[in-house]
Amino acid sequence: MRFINVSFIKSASKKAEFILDDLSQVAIVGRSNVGKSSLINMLTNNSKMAKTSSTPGRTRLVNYFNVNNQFYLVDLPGYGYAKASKGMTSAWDSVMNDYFVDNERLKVVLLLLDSRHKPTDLDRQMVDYLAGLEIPVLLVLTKIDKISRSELNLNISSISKDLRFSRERIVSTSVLKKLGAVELTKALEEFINV
Ligand SMILES: Nc1nc2c(ncn2[C@@H]2O[C@H](COP(=O)(O)OP(=O)(O)O)[C@@H](O)[C@H]2O)c(=O)[nH]1
Ligand SMILES: [Mg+2]
Repeated sequence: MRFINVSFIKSASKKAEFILDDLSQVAIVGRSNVGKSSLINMLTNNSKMAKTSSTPGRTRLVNYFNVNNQFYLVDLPGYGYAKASKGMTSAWDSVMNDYFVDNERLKVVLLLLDSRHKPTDLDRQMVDYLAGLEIPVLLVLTKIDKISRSELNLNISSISKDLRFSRERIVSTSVLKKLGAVELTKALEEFINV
C-alpha cells in the first residue's frame, strides 16, 4: 500500500462532528511537538498536508485525512501542551475519550515518541489508557536523525522494556532523512484491510 490519493476531509472539535462512515481509522497521538504533523506530511509526500506547529489552533482539533479511499488517518490533538490551562486539559481529555471509547472503526493508534527521550508520564498514561480500551498501538519513534545509531539502539531497548512493547511494534522514523515510511506502512497493513 502507498499513500497515493490523500485529502484533508475535516476538523472536528466535538463528538457530534466525528466521522462515522464505514472506513477504518488509524489515529496519531503524542505530545505537542513530537512530530505528528511532520509524519503525516512525510507519509503523504505533501509538505503542506498537515499544518506543522506554526498554527497551534488546529492542533486542538481532530483532523481527518482520507487515504486512497481505504482508511482515514486521524491527527489527534497533542497532549502536554505547555500553555494549556487546567480547563484546556480536561476539555482535551473529554474529546479524546469520546474519540477512543467504543470506536470500532479505529484499528490502530500510532503513538509517537521522541527517539531522544524517555517516555514521559503522559506517554505512559496514554499507553495504559489505550491498553485498557484494548486498542492496538504501534510506537513510532521520531527525529532519529538527531541521534546516532548506537544511541537509537539503546533507546529502543529501554523504551521497549519501559513500556513493555516488543520491538516489532516499534518503528523508527526521520522526516528530515525520510526514514521509516515504508516500515511504518507495512506495520499498519497488519491492522487494516487494504
Ligand atoms: N530533525 C527533525 N525534526 C523534526 C522531525 N519531525 C518533526 N521535526 C520538527 O519538530 C517540530 C514539531 O513538529 P510537528 O510536526 O509540528 O509536531 P506536532 O506538534 O506533533 O504536530 C517542527 O519544528 C518539525 O520540523 C524529524 O524527523 N527530524
Ligand atoms: Mg501538529
